[in-house]
Amino acid sequence: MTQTTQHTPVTTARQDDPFPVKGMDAVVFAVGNAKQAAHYYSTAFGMRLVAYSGPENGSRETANYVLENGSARFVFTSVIKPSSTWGHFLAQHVAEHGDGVVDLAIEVPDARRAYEYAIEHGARSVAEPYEVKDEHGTVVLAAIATYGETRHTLVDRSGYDGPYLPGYTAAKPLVEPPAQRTFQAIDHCVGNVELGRMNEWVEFYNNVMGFTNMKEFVGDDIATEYSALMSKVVADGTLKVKFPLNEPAIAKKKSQIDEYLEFYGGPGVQHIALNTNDIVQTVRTMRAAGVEFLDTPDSYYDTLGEWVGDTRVPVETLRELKILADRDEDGYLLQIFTKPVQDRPTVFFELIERHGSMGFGKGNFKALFEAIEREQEKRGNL
Ligand code: TYF
Ligand code: FE
Repeated sequence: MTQTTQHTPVTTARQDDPFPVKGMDAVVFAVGNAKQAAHYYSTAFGMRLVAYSGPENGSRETANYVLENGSARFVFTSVIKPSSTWGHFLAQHVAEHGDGVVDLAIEVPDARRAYEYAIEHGARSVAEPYEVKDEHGTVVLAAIATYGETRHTLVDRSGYDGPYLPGYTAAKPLVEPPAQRTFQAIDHCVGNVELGRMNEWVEFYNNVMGFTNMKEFVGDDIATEYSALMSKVVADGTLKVKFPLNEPAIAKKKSQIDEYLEFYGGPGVQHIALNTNDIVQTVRTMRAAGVEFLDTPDSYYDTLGEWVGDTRVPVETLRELKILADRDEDGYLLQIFTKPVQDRPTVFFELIERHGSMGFGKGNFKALFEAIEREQEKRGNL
């Protein structure tokens, strides 16, 4: 595995951080039917509807469902009848990309300063800083462009105590949430970019957000051997916001990243990883609710115990549920990947239970990429 130590980010905020972040604010999905998406993420992912905006409360153009699980927040937006630039953008986004992520919103202590820093360091503006207010207070927002048609909205909600943003009203869960929380935070958000452009986007995050490179990445050698992709990870200094970036590699087989780019119609968000404290319970709950996960061959588990050592979960349980495990110098992690969650072979999710390790499961890349390729083959895209 190609690995160089570039910079080990510290886990406490630096005083001089040029672009301080509080964490992910929300992942905003543009979908064909937000009402049904809200139902799926409630019943299948165990999330809770907390806020809504739509025709009933003054939003005549779009319907917006805000779901949470711990600090993880997803917003599902669909167009009812486009009238503004935003409505037309959303309609075109769904037509071109299918259901997908339009915004990886980042919570910051000062949206104006964050925006100015980003623009001064080469970001393209999507929205200049503006304020929205209601009886719960004021939120300051600004937005910059990233890969494809994706944006980063910069959100300062320190002066706000409403359920999401002005314009939204509190909503009750659609169904009784599972007895045990399925996940509680967003661990990382991965982008797929075009061949040869990964380093440009790594530099974008280095320059525009002062993010540094984490040591784990998929390099040339691995790419041609079996992964058919290259990957690097950028993160803020506190590791609360982590953005791996993938590009396709020319290998023996058609890259899973090329399949994504073809069916998404360009660069975009590939997967969202979610932190869980009990991956076994979560996978049982989500499987029972009909979520499909990638398969892992039994041979993986035949040798797992020899190199991964002791984990909280016995190998036989990992085998039963097809959960992957990896260990590095800092500890271990357990992870599993869903199949794509829409008809297009594009966006999927990862569940990750970390015990010390801040890696991304590099010991699993071979098993994982082979599992993805088996799915590609079923779709006739290999
Ligand atoms: O986020 C990561 O880096 C891991 C591994 O197409 C990974 O989840 C990398 C690329 C990919 C799927 C998973
Ligand atoms: Fe991941």
